[in-house]
Amino acid sequence: MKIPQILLAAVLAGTSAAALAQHSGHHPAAPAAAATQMSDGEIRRIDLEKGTILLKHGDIPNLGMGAMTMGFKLKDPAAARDLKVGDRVKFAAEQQGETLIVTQIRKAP
Ligand SMILES: [Cu+2]
Repeated sequence: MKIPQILLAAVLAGTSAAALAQHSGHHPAAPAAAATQMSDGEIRRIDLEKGTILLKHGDIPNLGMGAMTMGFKLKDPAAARDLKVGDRVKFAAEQQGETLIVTQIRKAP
C-alpha cells in the first residue's frame, strides 16, 4: 500500500500549495466568511411570479456592497407572499454566479 499513500501525500501537498497561493493573492480586504448576515431593506417592487424583488438596501457586508436600490432574485418566492411594496425588511443575500439571490427575507420588527 505504499503507492496510494504517496499519491495521497502528493494530493495534499498540492492542495495546501494552492490554498497558500490564494491567500497571497490580491484581495487583502476580503471580509471573513460569515454564516448569514441580515441586511436592512425596503421593498420598492416585488413580483412573486417572476421571483424578483427590487430593494432599497443598506450595507450588505458579505457582498461588499454599500447602500443602493437594486433588483434581486428570490430564492423562495412563496416565503415572500405576505410582503408588499413599502415594507421594511431584514434580508440575507448571496451571489451565485452572476445572480444576486435573496435567500432569506422577513418583515423588520
Ligand atoms: Cu446592491
